[in-house]
Amino acid sequence: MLQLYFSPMACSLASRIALMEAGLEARYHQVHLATKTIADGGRDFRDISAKGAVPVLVLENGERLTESAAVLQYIADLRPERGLAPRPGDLDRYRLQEWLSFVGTEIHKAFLFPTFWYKDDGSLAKPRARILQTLSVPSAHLADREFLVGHSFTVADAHLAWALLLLRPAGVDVAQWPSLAGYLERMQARPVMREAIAIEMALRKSVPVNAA
Ligand SMILES: N[C@@H](CCC(=O)N[C@@H](CS)C(=O)NCC(=O)O)C(=O)O
Repeated sequence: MLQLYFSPMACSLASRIALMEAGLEARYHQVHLATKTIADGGRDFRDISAKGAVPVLVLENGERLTESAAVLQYIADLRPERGLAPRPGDLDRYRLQEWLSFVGTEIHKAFLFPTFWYKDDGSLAKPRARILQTLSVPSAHLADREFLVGHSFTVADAHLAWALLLLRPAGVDVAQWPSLAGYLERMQARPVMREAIAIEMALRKSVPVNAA
């Protein structure tokens, strides 16, 4: 069975959503990011991945895959009939990678990561100013589209929806971009998304961890 190492409401939420949207069963292992330990048993998470970061997907053959962009596409390709990623070779597949990369670098690492991990002592002024410009890109893109790529939900939507969910706790009000606010509302109305968020919010209440 597939296994996912995750931390509640961290970027690994997108991988949980992808697994659930794909209808794939998995065993989930919660990680305490601050201590780099696995909740069940207290083992060192760095023994699983030297990166010490979630998500880590353990494949059926025991190999471990890291990096959200890779993990999300791998999950999508296990169930191509679900349409969670355009087929390889299709131009839209590169559009998908374009968005996965944008969310992972420009939103996650450039803004959410420093905001949740470092005290806002003034050094976050630049990322805070820049994120407004960054978010204008998906905002304009989604002004007349329901989904990021093509005409149906893909793993890129799982990734962006996760990032948008964390904006409010990071001090950014998504309401200033009506198209993003509407998009997030639509994403959160998806039964799988609702269930995945409910599972992780319940876990998060019980364990104090850094989210991004
Ligand atoms: N480039 C990686 C970043 C993964 C990442 O930064 N995960 C965060 C949670 S959202 C984490 O585990 N941080 C712990 C750390 O970096 O020490 C990806 O896109 O998957």
